[in-house]
Amino acid sequence: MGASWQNTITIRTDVLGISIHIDMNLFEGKENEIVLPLRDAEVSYFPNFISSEVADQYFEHLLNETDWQQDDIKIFGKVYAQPRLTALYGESGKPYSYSGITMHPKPFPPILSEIKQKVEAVSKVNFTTVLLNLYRDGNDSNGWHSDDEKELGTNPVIASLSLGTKRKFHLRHKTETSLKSSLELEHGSLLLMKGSTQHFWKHQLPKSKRIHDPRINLTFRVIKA
Ligand SMILES: O=C(O)CCC(=O)C(=O)O
Ligand SMILES: [Mn+2]
Repeated sequence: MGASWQNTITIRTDVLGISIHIDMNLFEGKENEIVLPLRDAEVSYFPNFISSEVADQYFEHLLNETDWQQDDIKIFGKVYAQPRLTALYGESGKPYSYSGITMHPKPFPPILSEIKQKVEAVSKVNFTTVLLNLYRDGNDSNGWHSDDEKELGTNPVIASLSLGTKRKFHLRHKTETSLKSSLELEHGSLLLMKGSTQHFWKHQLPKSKRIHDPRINLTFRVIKA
């Protein structure tokens, strides 16, 4: 994986049409938490959550060993192949449904239990389930949505680990439409969304013509129902 540690990060946040660029200096090897300045949300970004070398190993292993599937989704009555591959792993057999798809979890393999422990140490939450997304290239994407399915309960904590090619991640407020934010999710980074974030904000991973390499994303969740 060509990605390496970055010493600075730029987060773009549009408030009432004014663009604020926040450039932060990061110290290598430190688990720096960057709290995004978003109203009605609690979003933190940990750019160097996992070292580049370990993230490379996780990426290769998960790319090759995961039981990837591609489901169909229905949009305005038409059926399309979901623009990414997915896999669901969970502690119990409880299914997870979103966008008209119901997924049945497989038991956690050792590598995902190891990653889960690391993510739980920072999130202070015991997750039951992880949804994996494989974006094969820039043609794959994840459209505007909130992680607000009823199985997740109110104010869910979602911990999202990124491996592979960095991709843009957008957030936008549901009612105050001038409130937006964009950041790049880097190899080995963790994005933590909690509090009222899913209630007030949507997020997406847009397509990009410039991206030709794959990215894997792991979103850890608590399935309550
Ligand atoms: O790939 C990402 O970073 C976002 C994934 C996501 O939002 C989801 O699976 O709900
Ligand atoms: Mn999501």
